[in-house]
Amino acid sequence: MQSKLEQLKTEALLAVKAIKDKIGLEELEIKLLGRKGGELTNLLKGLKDLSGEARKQTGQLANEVKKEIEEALAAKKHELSAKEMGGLLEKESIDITQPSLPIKARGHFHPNTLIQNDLEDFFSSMGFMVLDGPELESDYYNFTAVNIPATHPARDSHDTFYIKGHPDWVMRTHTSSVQVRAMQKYGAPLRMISSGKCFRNEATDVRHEHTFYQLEGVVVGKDVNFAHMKGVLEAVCQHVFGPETKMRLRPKFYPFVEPGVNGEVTCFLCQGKGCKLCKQTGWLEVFGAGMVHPNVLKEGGIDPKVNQGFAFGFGLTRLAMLKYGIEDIRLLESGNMKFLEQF
Ligand code: FA5
Repeated sequence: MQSKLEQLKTEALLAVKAIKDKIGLEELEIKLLGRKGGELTNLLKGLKDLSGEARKQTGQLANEVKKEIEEALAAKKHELSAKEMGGLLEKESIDITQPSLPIKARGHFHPNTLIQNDLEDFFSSMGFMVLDGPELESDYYNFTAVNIPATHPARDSHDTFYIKGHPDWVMRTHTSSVQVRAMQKYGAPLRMISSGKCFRNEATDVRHEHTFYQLEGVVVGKDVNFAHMKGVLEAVCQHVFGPETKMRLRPKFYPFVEPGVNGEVTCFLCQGKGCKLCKQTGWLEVFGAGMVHPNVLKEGGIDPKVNQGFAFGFGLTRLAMLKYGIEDIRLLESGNMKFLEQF
């Protein structure tokens, strides 16, 4: 048995030496040392038939042989890994002396992103939290939670993209879907904005797209009133369109506010005199707003007898169009490089 062990060792060490890859090495390891059917394991089964001193000596030799084979396998593994790494490093080497290629085109922000970033900074400076909301939204948060129950006619004015096979999901039609999410999460007092993409299944024209951006804001607290709302919105309009800009509010119905208003600013092109852009009115519509409806506060877990608040929603895309003099909204999502390179 001792000579068989010696022979196994010699053959095993030669076999390890000849191996060229890791898979071959693993196979050899199993062939030699595998618990079931491994050559050494099989040989060792004969130990039990030996007696006394012979058993002791053979056992000792078997341990030495096993150790030597294991060491040879480990050394080979190390050698193969080092080779692999060396190959990788060689492949990935960078010639740091090579001069850089000239930059042909530098990326930049989309006009929607420019105005979104600018307003997020502005609102942050007034202590507003900047939140995110999902674009694929539940029917509940998009409609029901903001006081637009299933049978409400206001649902018809939002041409909604529904999701096949998921009757309770919609592509959000407005960022007002974030209102109740924020109230439920943060409670009162609350001062937050949330901006992003909205979707409406409507025929597109120069002022309407199926995908556009809005910026929503909600302020809730014990003494928050309509005058606060006017002050904040005026500050925003003057920030975007200049310090001379005037703002006016006119009554408008939105199910989630009471009273509700439609906000307009003096046309920056004609300074309120009347032109093509403002359809000779001197005013441009830029947002909807109002005092948060008690039903919405309740849905958000806020007691309307203790707290009240205001909410507003800017058409961010509309703001970008006005700020940068873009005449056709469809250019914004067109991927037209000639158009985009101007910003
Ligand atoms: C709303 O969506 C309300 N959620 C806004 C609001 C929030 C009111 C909070 C009160 C309190 P409205 O459907 O009017 O309202 O849309 C608001 C703005 O989004 C519009 O003034 C317009 O600028 C923009 N908008 C709406 N539909 C489109 C469209 N298809 N393409 C581009 N902009 C659009």
